Amino acid sequence: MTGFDLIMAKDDEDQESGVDTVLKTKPKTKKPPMYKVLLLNDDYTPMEFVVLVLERFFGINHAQSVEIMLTVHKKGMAVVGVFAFEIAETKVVQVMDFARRNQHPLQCTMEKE
Ligand code: TYC
Repeated sequence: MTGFDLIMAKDDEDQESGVDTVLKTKPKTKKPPMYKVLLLNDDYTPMEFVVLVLERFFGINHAQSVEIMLTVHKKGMAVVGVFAFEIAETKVVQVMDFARRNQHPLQCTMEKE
């Protein structure tokens, strides 16, 4: 939390009551929440297909894509990127559609950071 805390010195009333007045104000603007896009492991999607997905939809270079794919393969899942809601949603739809069109069971999902 990064609200501004404004602590008022004793005013006339306070001096009579002996109680300090504390005002807390929140900034009116909030940064939008970010969403993790996750890739899940399965037993059937070819490794090279997952690497292609990472390169094509996430702009990740080949070496990094191989690393991330292997992390998913060994650990069950990995975060492949963090995006604003609509960008994350678009990536998930693109990956799921590409996997379905190629008849692979690859699963991609998102969760609030
Ligand atoms: N486990 C798959 C295999 O052995 C490879 C794979 C990696 C699948 C990552 C999905 O998100 C995934 N062919």
